[in-house]
Amino acid sequence: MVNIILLGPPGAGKGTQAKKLVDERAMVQLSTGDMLREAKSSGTEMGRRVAEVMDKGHLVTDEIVIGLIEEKLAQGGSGFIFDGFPRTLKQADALGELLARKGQKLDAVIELVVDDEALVARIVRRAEESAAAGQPVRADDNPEVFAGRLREYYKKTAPLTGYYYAKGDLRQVDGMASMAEVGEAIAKVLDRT
Ligand code: B4P
Repeated sequence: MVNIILLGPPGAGKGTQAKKLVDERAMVQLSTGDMLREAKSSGTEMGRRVAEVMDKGHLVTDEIVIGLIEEKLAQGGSGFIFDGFPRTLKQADALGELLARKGQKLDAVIELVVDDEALVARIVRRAEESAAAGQPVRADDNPEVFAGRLREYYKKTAPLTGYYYAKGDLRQVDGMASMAEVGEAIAKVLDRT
């Protein structure tokens, strides 16, 4: 089975599309955002430190995040969707090494391309919908913190598109389309991979 990365700014729809691929293709979603939110709610010292960083919209340290992925990969398997990982060049190098150690490789890096205004609108809507449903609102889902998350993205994560383009792995998908259309575009990429 293929291993892919879903790349894109915060709110681009990486988690949304990863869940669809899990349902439709029995792939395995490895979301560092979900892992970190789980750590946050665990009440441990590590969780407390992670919460402080995430709630400000900053990136958690490479060491913590790479450690989480290493643990998951050690459990075996293939057909991974790396969702929200890597987010820095150091994480990208680490992922290449971890997969090579397992005798595996990346088959495609799918970038969801969405403009900044649409991203902010999605995040505001998610916060409103969670509040209306009586569910907890993510602390990083507000326009001020989101502006910081976008800055972190352009500074630390956007360079990964050039990194994977140079390796011939990058595939771009229009993330502005509806969720179903984005899903179809990703399916086409996977069918050609
Ligand atoms: P993540 O959990 O990765 O989340 P995300 O950036 O919010 O976005 P995602 O792209 O998954 O968006 P979603 O599908 O939910 O990161 C959160 C934080 O964790 C980071 O800021 C950082 O602090 C930390 N972190 C995570 N990984 C890290 C790493 N590797 N290194 C360091 N720190 C790390 O979609 C968003 C909304 O849009 C949803 O409401 C959805 O319904 C809607 N939507 C999706 N697709 C749509 C479409 N096509 N049209 C309209 N709406 C759509």
